[in-house]
Amino acid sequence: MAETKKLLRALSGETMDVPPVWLMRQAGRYLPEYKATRAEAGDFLSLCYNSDLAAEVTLQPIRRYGFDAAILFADILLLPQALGAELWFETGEGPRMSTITGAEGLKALKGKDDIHDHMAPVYETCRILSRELPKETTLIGFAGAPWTVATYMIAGRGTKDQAPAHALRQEDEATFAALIELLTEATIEYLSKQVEAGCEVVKIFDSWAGSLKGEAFDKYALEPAKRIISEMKARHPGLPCIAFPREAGDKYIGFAKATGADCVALDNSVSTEWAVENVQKDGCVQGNMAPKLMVTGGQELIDETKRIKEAFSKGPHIFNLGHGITPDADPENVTIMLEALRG
Ligand code: 1CP
Repeated sequence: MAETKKLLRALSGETMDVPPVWLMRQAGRYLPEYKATRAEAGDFLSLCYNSDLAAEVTLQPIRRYGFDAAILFADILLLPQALGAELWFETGEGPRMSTITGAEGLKALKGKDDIHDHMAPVYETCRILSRELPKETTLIGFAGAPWTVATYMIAGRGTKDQAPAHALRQEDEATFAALIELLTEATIEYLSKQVEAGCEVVKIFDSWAGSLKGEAFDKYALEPAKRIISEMKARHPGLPCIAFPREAGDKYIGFAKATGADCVALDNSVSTEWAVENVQKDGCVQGNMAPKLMVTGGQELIDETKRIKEAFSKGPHIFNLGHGITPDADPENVTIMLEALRG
């Protein structure tokens, strides 16, 4: 039977007049219904581990906008928590974690196969969603890339330049590499269960890939992505994989081929024309629109939507932002963007 889900068609290489569309962080604080459900759950982590409410917030943007894909509501930092790290969120400040500063901290973590009891509610969210999503909507599962997750585990929080992680990599590379190895293996187990529970695509978020340069990028961003994708495809033949090595710059070139990714997600620091020439030539691309347009709106939002659609129109493309939609975005701007895109 011919594939009817638009997102899966784009991921298999089809060029479409109107590309499929979804937004990173589409379930989030810019939506009043999200804030209400989060309040009902109590806090962000309780929301992540409440399968019914996590499924509810995943469905909210689908009901409101009819996006072509839903992304599982969870967080990249649940995996280190499942491995035994402490995790909490400081109101208004973001995530905080226990820190890994050397071999001792690494040794205290659990093994790659010990995560599933902790993650059971997340897998249940996937099962609910695969039952309840409209038949044309694709369910995307995800995990953080090992490097990005490691930056939080080492620093204990989000950092501007990922300095603590770079320091550990330079001062105790054996421990650093062993942490990346554990995260790579655990990510494969985690994503496999998401797929068994109904996710149809997986995406690997390497939000801090851009701070790895040269050989370090190849070793700690590209190699882990390649291993995760090749093992996922071996276990789940035909599974489409999206990679997001954010701010990789020139390292976007050839990333899909080298890792086996079916689609590379682009941030908004690269020009659209450059991406058409250097990245889309190898297959499907996603993203590239500046998230701030969802705040500022107006004619510029309409013009940019049409410009990006047109620029990527000669090849497979999934319309999305270059990073997550922000809490100050106007929900009405999403509707304006969708009208400009779909006509
Ligand atoms: O206050 C709130 O309600 C929490 C805000 C929030 C949300 C909505 C966080 C905290 N995480 C999430 C959900 C989330 N995170 C999703 C769900 C699906 C969707 O996109 O709708 C996904 C895919 C993520 C991924 C994620 N979490 C990334 C990678 C993508 C990116 O944005 O770069 C990262 C780096 C995180 C860590 C994290 N979790 C939350 C915050 C605020 C952060 C960033 C912390 C920082 O570095 O400052």
